[in-house]
Order: sequence, then structure tokens, then C-alpha cells
Amino acid sequence: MTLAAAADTIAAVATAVAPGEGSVAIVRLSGPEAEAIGRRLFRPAGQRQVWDSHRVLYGHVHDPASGECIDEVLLLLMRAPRSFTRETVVELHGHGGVIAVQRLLELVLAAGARRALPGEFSQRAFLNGRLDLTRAEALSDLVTARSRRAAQLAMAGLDGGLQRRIGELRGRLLDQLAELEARVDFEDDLPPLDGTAVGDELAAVAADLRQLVDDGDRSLLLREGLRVAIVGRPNVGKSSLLNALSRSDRAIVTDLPGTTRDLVDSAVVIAGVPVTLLDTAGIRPTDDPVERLGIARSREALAAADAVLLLHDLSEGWTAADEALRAEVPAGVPLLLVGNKADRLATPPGPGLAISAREGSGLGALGQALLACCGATDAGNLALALNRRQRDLAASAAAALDRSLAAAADGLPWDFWTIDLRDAIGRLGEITGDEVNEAMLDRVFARFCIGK
Ligand SMILES: Nc1nc2c(ncn2[C@@H]2O[C@H](COP(=O)(O)OP(=O)(O)OP(=O)(O)O)[C@@H](O)[C@H]2O)c(=O)[nH]1
Ligand SMILES: [Mg+2]
Repeated sequence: MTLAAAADTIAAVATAVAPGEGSVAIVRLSGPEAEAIGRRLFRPAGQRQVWDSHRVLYGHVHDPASGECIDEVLLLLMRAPRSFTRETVVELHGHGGVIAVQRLLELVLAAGARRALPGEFSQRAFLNGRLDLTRAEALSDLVTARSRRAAQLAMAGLDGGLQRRIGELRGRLLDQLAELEARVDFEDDLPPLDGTAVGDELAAVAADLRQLVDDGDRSLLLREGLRVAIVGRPNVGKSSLLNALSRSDRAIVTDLPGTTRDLVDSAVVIAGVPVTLLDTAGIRPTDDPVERLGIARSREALAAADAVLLLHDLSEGWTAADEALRAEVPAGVPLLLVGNKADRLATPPGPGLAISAREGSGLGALGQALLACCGATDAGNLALALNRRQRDLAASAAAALDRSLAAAADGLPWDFWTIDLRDAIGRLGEITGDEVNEAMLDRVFARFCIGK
């Protein structure tokens, strides 16, 4: 099936619209009307400027209704097909600031453009053959990368490595499918097929896919990060630890047990892995209704986190209450036991690592231990990384190959092998974009940010 990009003109703010101020903001238009809309709104300063493609014009944007001057801008015209979307693209580089750029966008919309959906520019680039699917996704991953390593991995995807790797595996499966289908149709005219060789090849591709899936799992940590709940009895130093790891005064610290009442989060990067730390209210029996609500949230955080850091106080040792908290951590959730206040160590030390949040000692080892208990330490060595969608597709392709091999082991005829083999090829085609449909593309690009 060939899919085509819609033929209308879309517009969005292409620069970050975080609260605050930027010095430049860009409104981007793409589509057949882009240049006409630009001409309607933009007046070049001076007579000598011409509307050439890939030239920057300097001038002002006016509201055609009121004549009011809205912004001083640079206009960049890129006529089709030499643009990101292969459509005519106009960029208006205005002065930053959320209000100014929103006015610019509103004028562009009033002049005939439609507000772009998330990822719609990239979707058009893909549909017009400018980008393959893995590269388009890598672009989105680059934009949303939360750590330097995640950005590096996204750049590797942009380089086309993933497209080639998956394309190569898919090609090998297509070769086998061709062999099998030929036998289904012309068994008598062809030399007999070596079923073992076909099986070996399918198994080899399945093994490669599993490796990619494993790497993908580790890279998901780099992309999406870990949510780590710091839990423990009151006053053991949870908030002090959050502050020490985030080098901030984000959480209130006092010597009164029961200081923290609500969840406090802080984003940090540990050895290249983005980590969201959650400081929680100290868990203890209490009649205070506010504290009880806080403790209920601590328990929710404990149950939902990717990993739990259970902190205890080395000046008091490992107590029965600490043991009771350990029992609350759901099975299968990585758990790291850490003793704080090593500067006031009482004998004997409790289980786990010893740190001092106050003095900042042991924090490097803590970071490493945290990543290790989540299986994230060697994520730094990955060269290629599947995102969640690609990972799931690769996993189901590998499972389909297993089914195909099972059909072979059962001695079923060739056409039974091909059903699952075709399924595996289809899944890999969804990764590379060779086999796509509109609904699936809409889902993929909807994850992108607006303006991308
Ligand atoms: N000696 C010593 N004191 C510490 C250390 N870390 C924290 N403290 C002190 O322990 C007390 C409690 O610290 P918090 O960080 O508020 O403890 P918390 O676990 O968040 O307590 P709640 O919010 O009440 O659950 C404060 O007086 C801190 O200064 C440490 O490493 N050494
Ligand atoms: Mg606290």
C-alpha cells in the first residue's frame, strides 16, 4: 500500500515552548500554501530582497486585518522538494517569548494554515520518502533525550545503523521465505530443500533479534530513566539524601521525625542514566491525619517505583521496623539497602551500603549500586538501541520465528512454516517502515512532540 501525506498546509511552533524566555522562537509551516501565507503576513524591509528559496529575508510580520506590526522576523523559505518534509517549508524566526510566538502562530493559522498534530512534520517527511521510519523515531528520541548517553544512542539511530541492521535480518528472512514458497508451489520442479539449513538460519536470526531486544531493554533505562523511591523510617535522612544526590535544597530537612509529608521528586543523571528520585514521608504508625496521608503516598510510591532505596540509620542500626519495611517491597522490584549517617556509625553496621548524606560520602558507590541492581550498568556500551515500540516488534518477530521452528520440528509441511515466518517479516517491516498502515503511523508519530 502506498500512503500519501495530506495536501494541506500545517504550522506549529518548532522551538521549545517551555515557560520562560528564549531569544529566538520559530514558527514552521509546511505545505502547498506555505509560501502564499508567508507572503500575506511578511513584509521585507527594503526593496531589494527577493523571495528566493533557501535565502533568508529580513522584515516584519503584520496582522493583515489591523495592519499591526507583530514581530521583527527572519523568514526562511525552502521550496519543495528541498526541505525537511519535501514540501514547501517557511520558517518565521521571531523573537522568543511564549506570548510573541503564540501571536505569530495564531496569525499563520488565521491566514489559512492548520495547527500541526504532534509529529506531523516528521510524518510528512517519512511519507514523502525523506526519512525512513527508524531515523524519524531517532529524531524524536534525540529531541526528548534526558541524558547525554541517550542523545548519543539517538544519534546512532539517526545514522541509519538500526535501519540497516533490521533491514538485513528481514532480508535474510525474505530469502528463506522465497525458498519455502517456491517449494510450496513447485515442489516437483526444484531440487529438494534442506530443512535443517532453513531452520538454522531462522534460529540464527531469532537469536540476533533476542540480543537486540535485550540491548533494547537496557537502553530503555537510558531513554526513559528510572524512578527510584527513597523510603525508610522517619528521620533516617531520606530528604538529606535526595538533596545530596541532586545537589540542591529541594526537600526540607529537620531533626524532627515526620518532616516530609508529601512526595518530592528530583531528576538527576547517574552515570549517564536519567533517574527520578522520589523522597517520601517516613513510614511509621501515627495518629496524625496529615502524616497518615503522606505515608499512604509513600506506600504507593514504594509499590510503583522501578527500584526502591530502603534507607536506615546507622546510628541506630537495622531495626525490626526496618525489617518490616523491607517485607513491604514487592517481589521482583530491585531493592537497595543503604545505611545513612555512617559518620555516627554504631556497631554492628546494618546490611547494605554505608553512606553519609550529610558529609556526602559513599554517594558514588551508591549510584553505581543503584544502576547495578537495576541491570543498567552496562547500558553505556550499547551501540544500537531499540525504542519501546521497536523492541516489542522485534520480540514478537523472534517469537514468531520460534513458532515457525516448532512447526518444522513437528514435521509439518512447508506452508506451515511460512505462516509464522511471514508474520516475523511483517513485524520487522513495521520497524523499518517497509510494511506500514495509516493507523500504525498515526500511533508512532503521535508520540512525537508538536512542531517536530
Ligand atoms: N550525622 C548525620 N546526620 C544526618 C545525616 N543525614 C541526615 N542527617 C540528619 O538527620 C535528620 C533527619 O534528616 P532528614 O533528611 O530530614 O530525614 P528524613 O528521613 O527525610 O525524615 P522524615 O522526612 O521525617 O521521614 C536531620 O537532622 C539531618 O541533618 C548524616 O549523614 N549524618
Ligand atoms: Mg524527609
